[in-house]
Amino acid sequence: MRRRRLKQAAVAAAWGFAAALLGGMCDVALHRADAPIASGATTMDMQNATGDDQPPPTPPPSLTKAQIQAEEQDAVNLMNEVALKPRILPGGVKQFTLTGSKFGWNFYRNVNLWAWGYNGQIPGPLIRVQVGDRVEIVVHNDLPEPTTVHWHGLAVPNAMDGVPGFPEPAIQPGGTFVYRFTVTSQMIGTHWYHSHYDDDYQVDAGLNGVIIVDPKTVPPSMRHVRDVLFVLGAGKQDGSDNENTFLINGKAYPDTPQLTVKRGTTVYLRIVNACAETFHAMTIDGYDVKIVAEDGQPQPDPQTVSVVSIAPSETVDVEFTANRTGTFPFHDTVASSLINPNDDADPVGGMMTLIHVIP
Ligand SMILES: [Cu+2]
Repeated sequence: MRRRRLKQAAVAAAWGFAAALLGGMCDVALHRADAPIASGATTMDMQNATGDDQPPPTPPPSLTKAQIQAEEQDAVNLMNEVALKPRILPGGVKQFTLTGSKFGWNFYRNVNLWAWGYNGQIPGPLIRVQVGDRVEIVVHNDLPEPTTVHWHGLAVPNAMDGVPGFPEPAIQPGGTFVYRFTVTSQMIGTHWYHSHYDDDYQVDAGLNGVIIVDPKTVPPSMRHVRDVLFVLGAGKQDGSDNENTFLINGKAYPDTPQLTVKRGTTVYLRIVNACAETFHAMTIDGYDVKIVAEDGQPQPDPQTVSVVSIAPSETVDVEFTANRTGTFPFHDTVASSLINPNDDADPVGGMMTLIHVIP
């Protein structure tokens, strides 16, 4: 462990950052008895650190190449705003189904961890609806714990907003709940959904996703040349109580989905902070961006910035025109989010991807 920390310090120095050490990596107990998001290797470290009274660690999942390729395709599809297809019920209600379950996920390189997510993917699938839609979202709970889904930023009826006990109880393991609401103009914009049961654990285990609400008719100003979605996520490896694994669309750099656009393209980029705990400060090296909307609310006087500060649960829509060719990193400027635990191969990891602007 000491050697690893020295290496991380060297890496941080190489990037010109002061102490970017991750806190709490090896000095806390397992977060849960079944440690759904713990890797095998460092769980062993954990046991050494805390004595022999821990339950035996869950071995890390093994994944096939095809499974990992499918995950990478999910990340690219999410970047391209490919949305979950609803079933249209008689009468026109749009029905979506989300199943929460535990499954293995490849976060980067050879690091496979147990995660909890919707429909076997992290983040959950993109849901996209329009003002006037009547929506039904069927949520099955195949998790070992109760759960709920909260529609963050959407003023849905009180019984549908997924806060356990206020007034609906949580969905028990093996249970199903149907969330029903009609999409109103209050809901327009970029929002997200997430578990509201033991949020700090369940959201970072992977139970989060994005919901985009479009107006009934899309005004010309909102017909963008290239729509892109990056969901900022986090996980807690090695039984850490603090977030120490940082993701874009469910993957850590260098396995994050990369964007390629032709020079001159106007990019409308939606950034969603689906981390339960941490603020991020996102930048595109070499480009300023215009903040068009925050939490789905259009900004009356859009500001141009080089760094987009984004709180947990916040969404920010930005726009920029890719007018110079080259490769430009999109990354968190908080240095502690740019390291992958247990990865000696690459000096940079975590919350970063690349934007390629081609002629
Ligand atoms: Cu929320």
